[in-house]
Amino acid sequence: MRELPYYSVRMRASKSKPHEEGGKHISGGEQLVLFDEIRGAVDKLLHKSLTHSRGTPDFAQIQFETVDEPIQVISPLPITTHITHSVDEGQLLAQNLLMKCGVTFHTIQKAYLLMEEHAELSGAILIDSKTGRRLDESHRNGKGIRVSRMDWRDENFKKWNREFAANQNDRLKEAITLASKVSIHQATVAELCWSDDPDYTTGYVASKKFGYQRITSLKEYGDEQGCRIFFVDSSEDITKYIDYLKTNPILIQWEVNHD
Ligand code: PML
Ligand code: MG
Repeated sequence: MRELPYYSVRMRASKSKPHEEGGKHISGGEQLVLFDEIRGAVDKLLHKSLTHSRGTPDFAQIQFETVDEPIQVISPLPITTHITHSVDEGQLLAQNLLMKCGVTFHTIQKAYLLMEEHAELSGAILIDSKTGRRLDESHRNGKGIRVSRMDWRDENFKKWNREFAANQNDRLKEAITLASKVSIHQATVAELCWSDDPDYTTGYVASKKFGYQRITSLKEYGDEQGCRIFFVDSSEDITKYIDYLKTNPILIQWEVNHD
């Protein structure tokens, strides 16, 4: 029997102007669904774009397309949550985790400089984990790489969530989905991320070695500067890596017998 095709549904929303004309990024979203689920996915993404703590958009684009490539099913990264009581404590923990993954101290310092220089990026910055050299500048006009075509079906996520997180927000699902897709690739050494939403201070360091290490205070409440940096093994083929991040379809599934 032929398997039903999946569709990638994507949303991006910005304020003042579209992203490519320098508008402020408000929100983005990704879903991977069957044909009958497209309408629901579009509604959900529209709702997400219109009710965002970064502001009300005046530009949004929602698009869908068939996915021709076979879907790869992978497990979610294991999760650990660290309750930290200050940004300094959270940031120090994140830096220690990155160094334990093999990211040099010099690279971490360069990552923080890049983050300040490119505060308005809507995609992820890729940097060499050993030297701190930026690797994605020639792609998307230096706007950062948007990881696309991944999802975690709600029923399976809810079962996982009851067991491991008891956290109702979709944000955790979306973040682990992305982090699991990114970290399973051999070129990824680690990811550092925190939200650009002013009302959300939790972020994470993700890696094959330590899983999804959630840290509750990586920035001050009210701060709109987010971060998404992939520390990369630059001996790998970076063009192929970027292509994987953008186009390889991935579904997250927590143990088959829990579905
Ligand atoms: C985002 O908002 O885009 C990133 C959120 C990262 C943390 C999610 C979590 O673990 O609660
Ligand atoms: Mg955001």
